Amino acid sequence: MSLNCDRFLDDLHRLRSFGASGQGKGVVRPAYSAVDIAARRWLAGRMEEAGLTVHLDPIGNCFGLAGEKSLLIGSHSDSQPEGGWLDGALGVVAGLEIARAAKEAGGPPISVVNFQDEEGRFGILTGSDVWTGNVSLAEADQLTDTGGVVLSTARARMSGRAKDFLPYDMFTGFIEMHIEQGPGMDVSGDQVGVVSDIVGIRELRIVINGRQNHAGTTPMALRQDAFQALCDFNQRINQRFAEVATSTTVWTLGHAELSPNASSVVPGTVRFALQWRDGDPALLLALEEIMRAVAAEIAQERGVTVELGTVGGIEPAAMDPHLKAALRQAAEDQAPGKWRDLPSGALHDAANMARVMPTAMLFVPSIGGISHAFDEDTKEEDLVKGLEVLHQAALSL
Ligand code: HGY
Ligand code: MN
Ligand code: MN
Repeated sequence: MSLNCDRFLDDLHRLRSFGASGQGKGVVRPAYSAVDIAARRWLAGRMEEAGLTVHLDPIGNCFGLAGEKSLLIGSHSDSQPEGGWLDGALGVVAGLEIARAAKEAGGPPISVVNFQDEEGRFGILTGSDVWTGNVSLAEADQLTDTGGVVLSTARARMSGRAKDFLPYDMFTGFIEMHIEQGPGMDVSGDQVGVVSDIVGIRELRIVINGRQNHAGTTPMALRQDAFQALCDFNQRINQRFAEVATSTTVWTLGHAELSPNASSVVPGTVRFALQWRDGDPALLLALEEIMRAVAAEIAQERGVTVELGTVGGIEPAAMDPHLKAALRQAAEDQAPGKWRDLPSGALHDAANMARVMPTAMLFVPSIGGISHAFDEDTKEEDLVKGLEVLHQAALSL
């Protein structure tokens, strides 16, 4: 049998039913949660039905193996705390359909992977970070989520079925299909994008400790207000990062928690996360040095302590020329004049995989450039077009 686009769309919609949010097509499927594990079990069952051999590794990456040295296709099925239905899910289900169609056709052998915690509940791209050695399993086990849950506890929920990490040389290369998650192709009207390279990232957690006190009786001049220190920190980061940033540098303070978070209490503690992304490792380092200098200034001027956590990171990654050429040829055949090369500002497991095997990525457009939000979406005809391009490329390899 050949590629079955209806079966691919059906599987994608069924995967959405695990953690469907009820708002738009959104999903809530954080890594290692009960619903994430249920979705992973269902996907593993689909791999088995397709005649693939299911292999779970210690961090929770799940493979459907074609049994011989094979091309690997996939992505991740965990979501952001408020996620869209396609981020990650698309690449896993596309990999499943192509591996299944290849099995039915009697070859070539194609395997599928569903990475764990790509969305960084604990790390940055935790499952592929550990498999590719960016972070050791022992280091990963110490990571906590923002609620204080330890990764070693979370992954124990899946570890009963886990076997060892797989050797990389089982695979000839890795291809990840994904939604663009930005406005580029939605604006240009292209249906398919071939990724040239993926940005690098640095990320850390920071705790500012001031002095918790009474909001009515503590004179302004005597306060050590952790939230005001954060505001000052943020303002200076915006100003000083902008002085060295290029047009593609981005930074985000996306998580913050005040303690005790009460209207009549001067905040004693604030915990937050800061990240920055760029394609130039030297600039990533320069921004880290600025961040450290700003933290020291704030501590000194406001009489607070600023505790910097470990700075985690992933290096910028260029995609493999040979795999890229196969995707470009397939894009030109399947979507003539309606495809382009483009860089990725989002992180992907492909950034880690590029260090251990030839790796490439294929994008389809995101309506309105929206992602990491419930209303993320892509036209079904674009999802199918991407699948067809990926299928042709995979067979040509
Ligand atoms: O944050 C990222 O770019 C990825 O979606 N985890
Ligand atoms: Mn993703
Ligand atoms: Mn994501």
